[in-house]
Amino acid sequence: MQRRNFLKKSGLTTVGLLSAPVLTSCKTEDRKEVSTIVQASLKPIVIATWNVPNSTAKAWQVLEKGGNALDAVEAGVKMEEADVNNQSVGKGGRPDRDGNVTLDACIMDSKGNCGAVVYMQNITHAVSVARKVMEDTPHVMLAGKGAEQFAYEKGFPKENLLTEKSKTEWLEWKKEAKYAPVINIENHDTIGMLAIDENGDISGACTTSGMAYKMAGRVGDSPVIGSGLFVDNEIGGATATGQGEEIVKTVGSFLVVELIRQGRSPQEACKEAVNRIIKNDPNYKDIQVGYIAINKNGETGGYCIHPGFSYRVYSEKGHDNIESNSYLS
Ligand code: SD4
Repeated sequence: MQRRNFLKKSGLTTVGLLSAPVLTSCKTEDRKEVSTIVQASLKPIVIATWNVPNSTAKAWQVLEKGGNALDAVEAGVKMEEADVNNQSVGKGGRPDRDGNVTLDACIMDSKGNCGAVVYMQNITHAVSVARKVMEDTPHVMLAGKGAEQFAYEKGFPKENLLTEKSKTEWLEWKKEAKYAPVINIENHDTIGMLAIDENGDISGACTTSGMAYKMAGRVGDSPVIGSGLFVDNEIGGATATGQGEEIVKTVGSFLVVELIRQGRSPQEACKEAVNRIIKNDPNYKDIQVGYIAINKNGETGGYCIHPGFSYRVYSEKGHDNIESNSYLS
């Protein structure tokens, strides 16, 4: 009680003074009060994996007008889903080894609701179908034909997602048919996005066409809540890119958020989650994994195995592409 009065009287609304350790050491009643004060002083912010300026700018447009974080992340990642030049997401994505483009996506809101689609074909905006799963069904995940059928019922158009460019590359790949995911081949890839809106609420989304030339039916981390994405509105959020199997084995995004809960900064939490993968996987030099995270105060961080991963931050301070620190140099 005394502490609450002190905070109120002193007007200590500077977010830096109210870090995660302070929140976790309070009694529940106090915690509610403190988090209300934190929220009152928060400014909107959006972060995304890779250098995706169009996507973060789109999300920022939503936040700037007072829109909510859920609408912002959906609008943001849809830009990459529609961009045929991004061959790791949505339309134009690289196919599996049989030549089928199959999409995975999920979304999570500030109330802990979530929705996902996995192994879905012929629909560009997988993230919006995931949102419909969250909002209009009693389930959290729909797969394959069921997800596709549900999307048609919700009015999504059927589209051919395999572009000539991706088809030509796949036909070339088939000559040797060797599954060897390439590290950081582009400066954009699977997109994971986290946003805080002006109410201080956090949401996230993640969408991908998965690893190029994967086995038919393969699903990675990106649509799996806790692995490719996790949001806890009291603490923060995290999202991942890279070799999904390793991210799933360590429940990566959930791990990052739990580490933030224990008092780590987003940067330290992402680093520790990458370290877990390195400890578990003797072949870590052959793979890339990158995490980004945000805490309730709007502090951000990222970490990856190989250099070359970057993430985009958009806030009232401006629009930046940040080279992530990496385990290997
Ligand atoms: C997956 N994590 O399906 C995704 C792929 C990815 O950058 O992120 N590529 O495993």
